[in-house]
Amino acid sequence: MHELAERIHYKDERALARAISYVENDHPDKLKLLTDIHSLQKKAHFIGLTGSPGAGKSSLVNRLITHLRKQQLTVGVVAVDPTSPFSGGAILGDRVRMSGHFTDSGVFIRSMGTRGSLGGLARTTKETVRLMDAYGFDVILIETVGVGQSELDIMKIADTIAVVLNPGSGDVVQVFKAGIMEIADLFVINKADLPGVPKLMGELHSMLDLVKHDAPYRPPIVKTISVQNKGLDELWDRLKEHRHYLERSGEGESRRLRSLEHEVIEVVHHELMKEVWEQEERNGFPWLREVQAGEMDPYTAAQTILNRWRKNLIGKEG
Ligand SMILES: Nc1nc2c(ncn2[C@@H]2O[C@H](COP(=O)(O)OP(=O)(O)OP(=O)(O)O)[C@@H](O)[C@H]2O)c(=O)[nH]1
Ligand SMILES: [Mg+2]
Repeated sequence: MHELAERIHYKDERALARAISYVENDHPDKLKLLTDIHSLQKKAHFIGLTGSPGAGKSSLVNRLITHLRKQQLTVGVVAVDPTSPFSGGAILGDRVRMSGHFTDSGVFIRSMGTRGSLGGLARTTKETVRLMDAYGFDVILIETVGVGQSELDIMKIADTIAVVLNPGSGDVVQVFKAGIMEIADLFVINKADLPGVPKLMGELHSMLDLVKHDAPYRPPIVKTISVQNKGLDELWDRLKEHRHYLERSGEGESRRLRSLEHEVIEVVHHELMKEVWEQEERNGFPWLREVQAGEMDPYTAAQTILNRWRKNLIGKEG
């Protein structure tokens, strides 16, 4: 077993931090490490929180941590901010907001920005979640900013996806457009101290009537005021209920299997791409100048690259 995997197994926090850096930097040992920790997976409750910038996700995460710690539950947090210029560092605001938890050994917080993830942000995030699970946190919270395709992709690893909305924000239209409605397991109306709650509630219900009218599970709507610590009990109860539903219905198991299936493809995709790219780098990207000068079409360039890669492969085998 990889030395880091063993140390993670014995709850060595520094080993976990080191392993996450391996994942971010696409370290040569990465796949070996992930292979070894796979059998250590403990099936924490993976909870994703997504929503528009400033919706209050970090404030909610912060309050949830406190709530969970009171029940002796341990918590891992991955905050994903593609715009963060800090590689592997915390987003300044989150650092301040969650700082009360930094000295607590039952809490582990990690922020991910694009710069610190050579394996692609979605991949890096999922691998980090896997590492945290192997370490053995009870709950793993994944915060992603925004409601686009890459957030949806990251969220595929979550058991429960909570979408955070605000009254008076026009969020609902965006949610509908982005296909979030289909994947949301729970809606949080945060900033419920602001005007417009009944309107948002009404819009959400109409949309749920439309999209989920014959679905086996109807996502609940929870109101919170995270800055006043209100609604957190109910939020946690609903999150737990969803997990029970997943277990009861068998949906949880099939989601996990789908997620693993997806990961197989992602890893192959990434590793292949890396090989091809390294080959092109060694060759000095010979097609680039011609494509830029309009002398070669992109399809011919792509085929040239693939043919070269295939030829190399045969060369290696023979
Ligand atoms: N009035 C009110 N303000 C809130 C509430 N929750 C959060 N806020 C404020 O909203 C702002 C954004 O909160 P964050 O928790 O940083 O939101 P976020 O969704 O994590 O933001 P990003 O990570 O930047 O997308 C902060 O100024 C919070 O104080 C709430 O329930 N009511
Ligand atoms: Mg945040």
